[in-house]
Amino acid sequence: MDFKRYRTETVQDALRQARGDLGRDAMILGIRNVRAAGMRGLFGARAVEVTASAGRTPVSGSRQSVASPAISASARQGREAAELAARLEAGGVDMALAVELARRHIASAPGRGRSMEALAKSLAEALAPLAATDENYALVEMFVGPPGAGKTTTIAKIAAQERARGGQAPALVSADGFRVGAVEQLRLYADILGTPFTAARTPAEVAQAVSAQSRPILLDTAGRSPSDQASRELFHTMARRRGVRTHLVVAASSGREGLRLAFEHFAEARPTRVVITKLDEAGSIAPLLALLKERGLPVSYLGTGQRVPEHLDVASGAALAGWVTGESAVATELAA
Ligand SMILES: Nc1nc2c(ncn2[C@@H]2O[C@H](COP(=O)(O)OP(=O)(O)O)[C@@H](O)[C@H]2O)c(=O)[nH]1
Ligand SMILES: [Mg+2]
Repeated sequence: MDFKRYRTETVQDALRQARGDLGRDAMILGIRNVRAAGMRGLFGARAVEVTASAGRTPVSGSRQSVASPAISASARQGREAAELAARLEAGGVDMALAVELARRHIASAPGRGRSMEALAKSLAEALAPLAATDENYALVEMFVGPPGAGKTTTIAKIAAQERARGGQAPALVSADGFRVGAVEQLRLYADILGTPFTAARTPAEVAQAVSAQSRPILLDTAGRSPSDQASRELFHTMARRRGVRTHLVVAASSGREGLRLAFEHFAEARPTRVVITKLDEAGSIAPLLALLKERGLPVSYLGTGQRVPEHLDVASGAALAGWVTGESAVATELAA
């Protein structure tokens, strides 16, 4: 049997080329991630390699297929994996990750490649390592991130959900000291929830508020540039303290580049968790997955709308998977 290999930047391109060359019945025998050719490969760029054959070649009038049963089985898996990878890629997942997820899924559930349920399940397993598994609050849960990302709203949602579960809401501290409106917003939530609130203007005042408080604290930070002096001082002070868990809050709608910039701009705060907000606007978390995986910071919460407290989910493999397959986006639309 004649094999042909196609190296391209996307799975879709490879499938298109294979079918163009070998016809619509081209048998996809395998798919894998490889290093891109030439200089780009040396700099770490990846490509996809699809192995295909023309499949059923009539042998001088005989109707016998050249594919042995073993090859047919692997061809079927190869085709399923390639098609699923192409679908994931079309949904915004980076090529290398799409191939990895697709291969994993087809290997674990051969023949069920088209079942949405089976896909959701294996995606949930594959994405579980990207979700944080914190069971308790740290002494201080600090939230940093670009202005408007949803820090204050996320804090209000967490506190209100805790309250709704019958627990004691964490204390709220705002270090957003220069924006009166921002402080008042959080103070209002604290009043509604009946939980202590402190507005701290300096890192020393934040430290004081932390020392004085016996409850876990949700610490809101300024929506200003992370490079300004007050933010840097606060980040340094908090990064040195024990019992501080820092969440980088980023809107899904700001995309892969927005997430990358946020990692860069808020590196000094040494985040150890990521909160992805505005999934309802973005509709998908797919474009962010590869970068989240690369950085290795687990996702703690998912913001799915403006409403406090209901539009916040604790991140899990299943929750992440829902925002890849689009099921959560549909559910959110229906609930709206
Ligand atoms: N659609 C949507 N809007 C959100 C979400 N989280 C926050 N917002 C909105 O984004 C805006 C900025 O939120 P805010 O919490 O003040 O951002 P901060 O500057 O980071 O504190 C507000 O209008 C929020 O209602 C979310 O998950 N989905
Ligand atoms: Mg705010």
